[in-house]
Amino acid sequence: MDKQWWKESVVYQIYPRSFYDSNGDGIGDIKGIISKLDYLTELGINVVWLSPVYESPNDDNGYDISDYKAIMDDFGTMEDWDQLLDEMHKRGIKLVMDLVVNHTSDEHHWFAESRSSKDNPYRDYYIWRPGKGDEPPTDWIASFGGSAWEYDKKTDEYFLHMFSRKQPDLNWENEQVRQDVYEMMRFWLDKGVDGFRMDVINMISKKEILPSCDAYQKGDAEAEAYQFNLPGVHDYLREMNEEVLSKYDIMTVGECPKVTPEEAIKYTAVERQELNMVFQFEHMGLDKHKGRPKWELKELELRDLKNNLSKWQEELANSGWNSLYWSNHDQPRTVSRFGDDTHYHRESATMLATLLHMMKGTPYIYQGEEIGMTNIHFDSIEDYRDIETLNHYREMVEEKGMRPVDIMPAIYVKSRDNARTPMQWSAEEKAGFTTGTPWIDVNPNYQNINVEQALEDKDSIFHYYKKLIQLRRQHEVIVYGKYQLLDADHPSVFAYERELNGDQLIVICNFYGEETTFDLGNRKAAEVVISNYANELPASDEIKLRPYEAIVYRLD
Ligand code: ISL
Ligand code: CA
Repeated sequence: MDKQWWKESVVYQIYPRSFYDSNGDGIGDIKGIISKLDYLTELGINVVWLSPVYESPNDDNGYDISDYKAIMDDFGTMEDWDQLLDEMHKRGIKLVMDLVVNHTSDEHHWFAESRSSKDNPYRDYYIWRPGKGDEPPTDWIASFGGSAWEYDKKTDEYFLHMFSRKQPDLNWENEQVRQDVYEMMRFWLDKGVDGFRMDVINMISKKEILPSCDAYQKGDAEAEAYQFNLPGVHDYLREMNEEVLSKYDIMTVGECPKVTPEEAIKYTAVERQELNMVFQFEHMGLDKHKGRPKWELKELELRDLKNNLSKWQEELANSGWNSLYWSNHDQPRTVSRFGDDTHYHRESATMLATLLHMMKGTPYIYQGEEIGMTNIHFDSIEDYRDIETLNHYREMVEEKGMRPVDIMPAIYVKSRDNARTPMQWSAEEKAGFTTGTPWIDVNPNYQNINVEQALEDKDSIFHYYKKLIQLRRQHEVIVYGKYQLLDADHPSVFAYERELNGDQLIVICNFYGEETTFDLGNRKAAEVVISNYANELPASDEIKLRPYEAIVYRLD
């Protein structure tokens, strides 16, 4: 058993713009985070992943960086950041920074140089190609809509951007780019950060694809083969590990859309010396049609979720390591997505938490998840802020002539802004997030769902999360135990066993709002470890489960 601190950790993600505003300008900031650290201590997490706080024109809320070594004015100063790290370390909390190096902002000085002339020393920091007549070099589509190539008049060439046109992709083939990135990483590591979450890190290699990529059309299964997990990514990561990562005691998690378990092992197997773990997205794609845009909705089938999460548990059982998450700043709120935020808010939020936190891997909690924050429903598109949502709306309404009423339902379900409304601290105006006007409106349900109330109510979702986190500390089997799915065909229960050196747990989750039963077989429950209902030891093998009931037993 290869023990590591990052395997035993629980990570909390902070999206700074929406966490806590200390000066009333409506934007969350670093001082705001500092003032809420005791709250995180109370919850019990021991690592924070901080979404980007670097200088940025905010075309994509900080995921477009114009200076990697400066703090965004909206968020504060480098002194604030130094103090944040200090205050976190004093409390035994580690800090993982976001590393966004697939692209920069077009306002980064590298890009300003690069676009200025074909023989500028920075030209080759980005990916420039001549057009095909009046057409872009290839028909690639960017993640946020439109062509992935932007024409630049100055030098009469196109540059590649897999995300917005203000996020030009870096050219990792260029040794100088890599060295500059490594140097920047050392800058933060030498300041004392405890790791990196690496944005779309499996997209950094383009060398195998650029020469001929005409085949690519939006939605093509083939397209993915051109853009993700190319062999070059592994070369670069091994180099980065050798030159930087291996020199520090840190944790690394690579954000890897489209990754399969087979690929994930390549990134995370110890002997390959690349990353500690990756974020996979397969379970985030189960409520859409395969190969189709996320906006085309589909109900989640429990069978698919069981198959998928179990596949990851099994395939990474002996090599690599899983990260466990239901939500982040790009995903809808999990209680709205997979639970029932109307009739069984507390029950379904705690059931989902149990299901995830009892699995093998490192759990990630996204801010607000621990109080059961829900999706947002703004009547007007004017109230949305996310570039992906706004571009999608524009494309559908302005270019394709669709009616807003036909577009909004999918936005309500899938918009990234669902996760980005301000953290709900109290029942005070603006949810206690700001004394000013928030950059995005608060969810009107803050009077019922907020931290202050959650702290007071000992049966709250918050206190349940707290207990789950403590249990992980107390029971090694939760961290390192073997996983086995039970009763794969049960239509409404997701159940599994964990085992380590004879210690055995059984996790039983009713995934729906109707009562059901589950057969324990010959298993003998010895103790209720945690449950979201009042529970005693079962009187018979067949146990009755109430709506969204979750129980974990220690077995004899
Ligand atoms: O958000 C998504 C779907 O709605 C994802 O496809 C997302 O674009 C993808 O996971 C990459 O995300 C990361 O890089 C983006 C940034 O916008 C996201 O916020 C970030 O998490 C570009 O930097
Ligand atoms: Ca502020």
